[in-house]
Amino acid sequence: METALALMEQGANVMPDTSQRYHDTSQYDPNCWGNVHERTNRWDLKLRLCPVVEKALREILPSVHGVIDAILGPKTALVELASLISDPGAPSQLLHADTLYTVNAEMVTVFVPLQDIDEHMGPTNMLPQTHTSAEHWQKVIKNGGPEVRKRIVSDPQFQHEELGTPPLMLCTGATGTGFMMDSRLLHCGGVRQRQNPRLS
Ligand SMILES: O=C(O)CCC(=O)C(=O)O
Repeated sequence: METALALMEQGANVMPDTSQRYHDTSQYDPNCWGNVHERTNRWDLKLRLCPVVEKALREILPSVHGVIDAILGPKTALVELASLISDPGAPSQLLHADTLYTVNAEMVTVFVPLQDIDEHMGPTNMLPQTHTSAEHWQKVIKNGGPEVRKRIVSDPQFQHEELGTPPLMLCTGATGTGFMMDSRLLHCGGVRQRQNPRLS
């Protein structure tokens, strides 16, 4: 928690000035900003491995490496290190998976809230167990248009009928807690309502 707060406080060193959050995506410097679904008021800031970021990683690793080993095996690599920011007015993303469906897991994502996140702050929505079968991916990503993807998130009955998986999980939580997900899992960033930005 202290390191998460330090990361926020040292934002000036870690993050470029907010005036650099370009609305014109052609101005995005790919060395600084990563790809993110639904870019309106939503940002994927690449993090440098500066001391406070390294400290955060060293604190997180003991809690997650057992699960990562169990899912991916002992030989793994860090493929992305970024801060997701959703500013007020960011709409919901469409339900998606971060990688194509594969029989075995290929990537695990760890989200760590850098401030307390409640349901009004556009928490990540995750659909438990949807990484376990290609059928879910086929129905939602391959064959489901935007309307189907939106309805699955907003209508629990429809979600149950379509997928038969447990209810949507909102990743709300206290600063410094974490959420892990298999990259095949169906998920999306939610609608950002309150005034201050959300960072994780
Ligand atoms: O911002 C979030 O909560 C999730 C972002 C995400 O899922 C993505 O961009 O792939």
